[in-house]
Amino acid sequence: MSILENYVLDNFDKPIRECSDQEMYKVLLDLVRDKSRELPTNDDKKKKLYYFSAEFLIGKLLSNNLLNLGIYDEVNNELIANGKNIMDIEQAELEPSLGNGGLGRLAACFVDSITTLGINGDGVGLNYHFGLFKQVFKDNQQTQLPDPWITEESWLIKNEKSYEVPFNNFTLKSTLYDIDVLGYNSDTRNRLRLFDLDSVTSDIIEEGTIHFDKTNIEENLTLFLYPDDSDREGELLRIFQQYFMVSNGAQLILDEAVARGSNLHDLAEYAVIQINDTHPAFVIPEMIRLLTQRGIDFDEAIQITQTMTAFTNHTILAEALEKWPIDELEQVMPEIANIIRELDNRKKDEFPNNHAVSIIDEHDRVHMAHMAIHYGYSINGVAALHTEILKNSELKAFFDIYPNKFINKTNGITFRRWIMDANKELADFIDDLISDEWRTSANLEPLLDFKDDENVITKLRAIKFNNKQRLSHRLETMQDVKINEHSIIDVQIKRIHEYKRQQMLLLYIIHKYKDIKNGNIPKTPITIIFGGKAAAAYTIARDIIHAILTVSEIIANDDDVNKHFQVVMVENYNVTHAQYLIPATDISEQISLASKEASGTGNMKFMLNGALTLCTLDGANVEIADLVGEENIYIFGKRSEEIVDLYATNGYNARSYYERETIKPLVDFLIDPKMLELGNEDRLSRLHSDMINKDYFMALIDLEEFIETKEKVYEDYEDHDTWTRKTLINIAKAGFFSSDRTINEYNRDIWHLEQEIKNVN
Ligand code: 26V
Repeated sequence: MSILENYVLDNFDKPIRECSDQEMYKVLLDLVRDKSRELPTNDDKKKKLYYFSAEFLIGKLLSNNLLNLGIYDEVNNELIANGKNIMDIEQAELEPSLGNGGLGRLAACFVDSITTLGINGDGVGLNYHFGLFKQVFKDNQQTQLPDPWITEESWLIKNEKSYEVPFNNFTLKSTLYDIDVLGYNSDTRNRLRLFDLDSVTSDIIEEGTIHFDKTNIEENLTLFLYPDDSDREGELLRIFQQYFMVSNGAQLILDEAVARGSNLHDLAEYAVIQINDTHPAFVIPEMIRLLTQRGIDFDEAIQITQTMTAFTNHTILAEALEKWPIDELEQVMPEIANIIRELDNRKKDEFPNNHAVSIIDEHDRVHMAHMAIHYGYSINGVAALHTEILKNSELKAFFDIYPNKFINKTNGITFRRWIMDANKELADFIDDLISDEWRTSANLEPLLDFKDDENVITKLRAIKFNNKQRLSHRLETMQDVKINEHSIIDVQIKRIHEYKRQQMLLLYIIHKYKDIKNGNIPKTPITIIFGGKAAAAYTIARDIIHAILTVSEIIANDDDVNKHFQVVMVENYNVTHAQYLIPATDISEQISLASKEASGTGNMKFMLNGALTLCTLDGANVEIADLVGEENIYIFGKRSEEIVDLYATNGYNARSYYERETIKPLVDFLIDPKMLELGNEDRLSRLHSDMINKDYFMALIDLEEFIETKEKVYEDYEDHDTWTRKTLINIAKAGFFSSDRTINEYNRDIWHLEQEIKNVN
């Protein structure tokens, strides 16, 4: 009898074919968890990495873990033989939405790669009960609901460890939950260490909303990722969350390092901390506090902390660079506030009159990034262009004083989830062509030998079509929309933000709609798909969603157009949706205002799955373009230097673009009677006026060139063979974007840990 049959009999006393999908999910979860537990952790290794992150957007784990354990095919075949479908079974798994977007998903790819490379390293974060909100569309608008994911059948394993976190006036005792992290064919495992509080309860959430009493820290601390921080209570709660996360994490580090033999003076030989953006940066003063509490003197505590802490910057957007008022820190954790004052004083003495590098500014705000750069040993950007912008403009004052601390680490994605799991048919086909060695090396370049092979080109097209069918089926069952699987699939999926310029693609859609009304019928029908959430308090982003949904309804209702052109916005976009959308995509929209998208990682996933990129020269798009060559990518728009310059000189005037006869009718369509009939006038006129009078992220500056380039892309699609050959070249060149390569570089240049697998592409 197979182990699966055994598990099923033990649990339910019946054969596999009589079990429901829910029951099968439970059994598979138990089986995978037991198998994972058989793998040792990396505790025998002296030094350990702690990847501190407020977000880990891990996605569903069942398929991925089966794959990493090397038993996916075996289990899947047995399920099929018993009339079961693993895709249906997976529906029973709730996706933990413990992240916003790129930053959280990157952390998830990284822990996979860290384990795959045999590095001793855990992720450290919080066990949010609800993660990010669940997005529901109502009257063409986004509404936000709690998105529960923790049930009896979750991957969380309660750990015995518990720590006390001293806040002003009270102390909270944590509970630790672990999720095992498996690597691909790896013989050890690591863990996500997610801290929580037993007293937290969803009872305090107002029914049907994401609102709750923000002052009730004991009951709300780990309820939501990124609770609304538009008022002081919200800011304080964020500070409570951050300090709770890092205090627990730092205590865990000390515990484990001492257990492995550290005398604390040599702590940096036992542990290294990577701070994922500024959210965990309080770990610096907290580690200093804990070390002094354990008898190390203050200067040495600073020294130790500094030699073991490295920082990653993920954005240059001012509103995302955290600055907390020092009085708020005082209110939540006075000892930490004092340590930060001392750290700041030392730097003010060292760099007198250099205000740009102050930790505490003249408005008494603590610049988290500044603290992390001064008191860490390394700062990295996440793509080549982004790191250059940090060095030459955003963080120039720091680069001038610490040139050797700056380093680039271009992001990557795990090929396990983003091709082996998401696109099995393509992965298997690649095996047939070049053997399965790419699964560990990520070297796909041998595919280039097949670029003129007609059979290969035909097969690639067939795979793309199957993936379109799979997507179509999913959208029909989940959202009751039918898409044309013979159409061009053109996709922009990412958080809704003005700098990512979903509104520019919307203006293109309006252009295309008018064009089709005028009788210019596209040769192949076109489906443009959006997915993404807008922060609940980000009004213009919610207006953009409303405008997209309203235009999409107008098009769907128009029988002159709807056979040729369709616009869909996927509801509650998440990792699972991405796994269906990306393999089905022909055109990957990466159209941020140059200089604003630090890297992007969706761009890499699309490339790997045979979509062609339509992009500005921003973030990692620049490196994609360098790899594939300009004939295999579509580039448009102003370059980053020009944009940085325009911001510096206040040189952009949206209205002067709006006045152009090509642009005015497109923007004005937002308040066309057709729109106002279906849509909300407040939202539409606010967006209309914003685009003319503000347009802070310059959607209009690149619009004409964008329209031109899109028409060229669609035209090129008609030459199917040439198009598909380009997609093959893109796949073949995607190896560089394996997160195994990225992690190998982090380890080589920053962490210096023992590693099992040395040769990474
Ligand atoms: C965070 C927040 C949090 C509160 C609401 C407002 C707000 C706005 C922006 C952010 C951004 C945090 C940084 C971030 O997510 N950066 C992304 O990191 C990815 C991984 O490195 C990278 O690929 C994306 O380009 C970058 O935007």
